[in-house]
Amino acid sequence: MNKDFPEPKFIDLNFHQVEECEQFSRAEAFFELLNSRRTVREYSTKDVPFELIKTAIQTAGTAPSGANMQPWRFVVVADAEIKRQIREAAEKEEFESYHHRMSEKWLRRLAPLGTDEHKPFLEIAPYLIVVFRITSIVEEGETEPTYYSQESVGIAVGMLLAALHNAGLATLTHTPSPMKFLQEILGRPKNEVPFVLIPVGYPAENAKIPDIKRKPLDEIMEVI
Ligand code: IYR
Repeated sequence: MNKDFPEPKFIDLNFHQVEECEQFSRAEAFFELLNSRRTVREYSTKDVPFELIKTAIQTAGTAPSGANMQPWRFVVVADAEIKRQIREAAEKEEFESYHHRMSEKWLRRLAPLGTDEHKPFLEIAPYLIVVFRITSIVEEGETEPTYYSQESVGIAVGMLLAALHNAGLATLTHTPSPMKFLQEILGRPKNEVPFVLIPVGYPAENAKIPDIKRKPLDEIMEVI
């Protein structure tokens, strides 16, 4: 090993052994909780305590990441004017996508979701969390890539969605495409690439969701 490398330092793992019957009940309860999550596109303007957003982002920040580089930035938008700008830019791109860019096959796939280029939730939801993927860092004047940043940020976003749902909030994983306008509107540097935009809030009264189903376990699991 190169002598210039930092020495690894180890500390004791704090692992709490859980009784087996408790393991089963926790596993089942967690499945029930996450199975009750649905993507929501109709929001109420009802205010959300900022503390809940903060804690959920802290939770997302516990995700594992390549070389522990934690290549994520969560930008929280509550300002009405910035939300308006984001909606305007997103709807412009989405109009192009729905009318010129997406294939017939793709549009057919999306049809059951009932989505179109109109994105009122970008102004109605009290918070938008815009997740950026950090692609490189500069250390001592040298640029270094982050590692497995797609996987790392994907895991963190999964944990964020679970945390927000656990806190009694509704979310939407929205990916306007292309998303470059978010970098510009939010003034992020070039090494921060938009990953996903998550409106957060309470569902509108009588919010509707598409009648779609999750694959059963035997379709998603293979035991060898
Ligand atoms: N970004 C568009 C289209 C869209 C694409 C996929 I893949 C979805 O799962 C849902 C929508 C939009 O947000 O409407």
